[in-house]
Amino acid sequence: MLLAEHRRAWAARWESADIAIEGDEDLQLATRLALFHLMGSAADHGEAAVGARGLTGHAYRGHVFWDADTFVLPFLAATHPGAARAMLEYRVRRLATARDAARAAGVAGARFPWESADGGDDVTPRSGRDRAGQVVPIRTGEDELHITAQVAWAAALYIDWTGDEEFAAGPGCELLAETARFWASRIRRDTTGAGHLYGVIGPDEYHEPVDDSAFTNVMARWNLRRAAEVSQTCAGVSGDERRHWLDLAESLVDGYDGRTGIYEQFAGFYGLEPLIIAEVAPRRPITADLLLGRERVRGSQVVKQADVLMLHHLVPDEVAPDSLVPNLEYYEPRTAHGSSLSPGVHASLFARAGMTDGAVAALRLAARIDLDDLTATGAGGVHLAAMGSVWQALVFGFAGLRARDDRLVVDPRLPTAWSALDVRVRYRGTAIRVRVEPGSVRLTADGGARVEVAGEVADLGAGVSEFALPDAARGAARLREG
Ligand code: IFM
Repeated sequence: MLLAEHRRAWAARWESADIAIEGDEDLQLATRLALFHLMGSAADHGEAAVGARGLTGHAYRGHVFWDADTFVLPFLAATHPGAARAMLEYRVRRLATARDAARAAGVAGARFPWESADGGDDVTPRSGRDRAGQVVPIRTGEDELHITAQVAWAAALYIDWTGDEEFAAGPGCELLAETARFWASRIRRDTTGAGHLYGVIGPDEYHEPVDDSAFTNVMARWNLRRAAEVSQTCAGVSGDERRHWLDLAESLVDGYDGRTGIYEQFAGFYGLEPLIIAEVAPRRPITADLLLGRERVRGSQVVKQADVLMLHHLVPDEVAPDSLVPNLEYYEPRTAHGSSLSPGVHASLFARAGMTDGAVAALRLAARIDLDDLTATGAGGVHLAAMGSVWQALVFGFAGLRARDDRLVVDPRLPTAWSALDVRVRYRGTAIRVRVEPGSVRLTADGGARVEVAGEVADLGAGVSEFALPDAARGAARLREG
C-alpha cells in the first residue's frame, strides 16, 4: 500500500478520536502523544492483549493488568469499537481458564488473573525487588481480586457505548454472569446477615491484605447488580439466581458514613496514623514506600493511588449521591500518586466536581508522566493506562460524556483558561463531535442519537445542534438545530 493510502486508512480508522484543547498548547501536545500511543495499542479484530506498557518496553514483562480493561478499553469503545471488542475477546477466550482458577480457589464462576499473558492463567510474580534492592513479597496475584469486576465493567461499558446486542446476549452476558457467580461465592455473611469480602487488596497496594475494601465491595456489588439486569435477556441464569445476587449485593458492607459523606477505604483505615502525604512529600507523584519505608506507609493513611475515588469515576450511580466532594477532599491529600494510573482519575473527578483548577493541575501531571519521566520508570515503556486516563479525564471529566441507559449524557465543565474543548466520539454507531465553549455546547452528528445535555433530553439527527449552558447546575437550553 502506498504511503498516502496508509495515511488515508489511518485517518478514516481514527476519525472519531481527535481532541482539541484550545488555550493550552502544552496539554494539547501531551494529549496527542497519549492518543497516538492509545491508537497503536490494539488490533481491529481477533483478540488483542494490551500490556501495561503496550509494546513499548519490557516492564511487567508485557503482562495484561486491569490497566487494559479499565483505562485503555474505554477510549477504544468510544472511538473505535472494533478494537475494544478485540480486547474483550482476549478475556472471552480465557473464560475457561478463569473458571478453572475459580475452581482451584474453591469458589464458583470465573476468577480473572491479576496479571496474565497468552495462556490466561495468573502470571503475577510472587516476589520482586523494590527500588532500594530489597526482596519483597508480591501478594497481588493472590489477593487483588477486583480485576474480576473490572472485566465485567469493561464488558458493560462496551455494551453501553456500542449497543452491540449480539455481544450483550452472548459473551458479554456470560462474562457478567460468571464474574457475578465468583463474587456470590466469595462473599461471607456474618451473624447479622451483613456481607463481607475478607483478605483482599484494593487499588491502593500500600495496604495488603485488608478486609472490606470499599472499592472491591462496591465493585462486587455493582457486578452482581449489573449481571442480574443484563442476564434477564440471555440464557442460563434463573430468576432464583438473580434474586440471590441482588440479595447479596444489598448485604455487602461498603464503609460509607452518611454523617461525613466519606467511605472508609477498608475496615480499620481510620485507626491508622493520619499521615497526610501532601504535607510531608516534597512533590507528588511520589513513591511513598520508598520515601517513608514500607512498614510506616502500611501503618498510615497514605494511599498509593485513587482507590475509593475510583468508584466515583467508574460507577458513579453505585455510590452515595453527593459523596464525590467529601471523598475528594478527604482522599486527595492522602494520595501519593505512587501509580501512574492515579492523577488522571483525580483530574476527571475534580472536573466533575467543578473544581477545574485542581482538575487541570492533575491532568497536567497525568499527561506529562512519560514526557518528563515523572516516576523515573520510563525506561520500561510508556504508561498506557495513564494515557488512557488522560483521554478519560478530558472526555468523561471535562466534556462530561457518559453512556447511560439509552442516551449519551453531555455535562461539560470548561476551565476558564481554555477557550474551547473539542472531542470526538462514536456512540452507538453515530459519530458525534462535541464542542464545548464558554456557555455553550455544539454537537455535530452524522446520524441519529439520543443525548442528554445538562439535564435536557434531545434526539439528534444528522447535523449540528447547539445548546446553551447558562449555568451547569441549572441545565441547558437548546439554542438551535440544523
Ligand atoms: O495495574 C497497575 C497497578 O494498579 C499499580 N501498579 C502497576 C500496575 C501496572 O500498571
